[in-house]
Amino acid sequence: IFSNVELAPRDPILGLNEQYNADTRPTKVNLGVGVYYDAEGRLPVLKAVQIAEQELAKKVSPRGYLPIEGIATYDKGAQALLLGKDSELSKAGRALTFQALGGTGALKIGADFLKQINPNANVHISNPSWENHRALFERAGFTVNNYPYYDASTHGLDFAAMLAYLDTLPAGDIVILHACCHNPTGVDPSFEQWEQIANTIKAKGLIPFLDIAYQGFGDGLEEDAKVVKLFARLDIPTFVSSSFSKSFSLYGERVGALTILCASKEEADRVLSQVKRTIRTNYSNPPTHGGTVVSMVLNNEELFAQWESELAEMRDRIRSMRSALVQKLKENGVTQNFDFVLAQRGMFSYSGLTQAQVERLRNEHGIYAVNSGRICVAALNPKNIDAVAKAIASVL
Ligand code: PLP
Ligand code: TYF
Repeated sequence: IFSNVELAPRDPILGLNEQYNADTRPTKVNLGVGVYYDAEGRLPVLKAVQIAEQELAKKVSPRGYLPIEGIATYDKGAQALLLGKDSELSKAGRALTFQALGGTGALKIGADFLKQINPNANVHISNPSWENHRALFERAGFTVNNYPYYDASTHGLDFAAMLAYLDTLPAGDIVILHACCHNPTGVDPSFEQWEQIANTIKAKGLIPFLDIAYQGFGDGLEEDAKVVKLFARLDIPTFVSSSFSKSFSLYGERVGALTILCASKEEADRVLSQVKRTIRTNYSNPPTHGGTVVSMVLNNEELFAQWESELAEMRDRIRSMRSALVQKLKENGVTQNFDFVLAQRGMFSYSGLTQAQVERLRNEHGIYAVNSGRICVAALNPKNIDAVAKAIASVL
């Protein structure tokens, strides 16, 4: 049965981790995978999470099956982060939220459900996008195309081409959008551009799937959800995949959510019943621990404030590393203008380094970046930044 099984290619990002782990050079730096490290280079355990877990440890908690859609307070909290606490849509029962196995799990459940109800649609992802978007929607049975997005010559958005492309799509086609902190480029549309994107999507009858894996890493929790609220306000049937992997530093707990905006309560009830079936035939119901911790933080004012301030700290630290990198490249004699790094948002910078330069960084300096030139700014710190800037200067 296995004789014809071909060797699959490694995930271009997670595969880098394996290479990095096998590297014995003590000065190695991993700027590949999108993970936030603190100034000491450690994966943080947030105080808000520690307090919630200490609370939990005080009592014995039985582990029955959760409902298929997950912990009700978790879903409510995740939905409020997207739509606001007093959302009319939520009050009207028109917004559904399902606890999911990370942002990836939310995308997968959404993709499977979409394939069931909209089998002839094509899916469109940004050029470039997170690698797994294509793989995941192809696995769900869709053809996946790219819409124009990044303009390498300006290090910015090719907005005119993006909008023109969306305008050619047939009704029902599915458009995956990064609601904030675009992965891999760090380039987001302005809010005025988002308004035009949303209006085009509505006018053409397209189905938006907003991926929000970095809420809080752009300008703040509320600010970063403005795009979701825009689609809600325009009454567009919308899918949203949220991830708390980064914002809670709970990567291994698989905490995410799928939210679906419907036209009426009656429609939402029917959708709910079908998505529950999709979940049931995938993994039945989600796990308890990570969801319980996140729910405690989202639903307790003090813990929420603690979390929000820790998130702000992460965001500010990344920003300061952007400035430091630009400054130190100059100090190392780099004459090209790297100021675009300051305008990019979230954890990543599309540095403009070529694949050959990335390979030299890896081979000669033990500095790991993605072949596309994407570097994870959230992995820079005061201890490694001098070596990184020097190495980049030397390969430019
Ligand atoms: N979507 C994007 C754009 C991402 O960068 C990530 C990163 O991991 C995910 C989804 C998946 O999130 P999770 O790790 O919670 O599955
Ligand atoms: O883009 C990143 O680095 C993160 C982590 O298959 C990641 O989103 C990368 C690849 C992958 C899953 C997660």
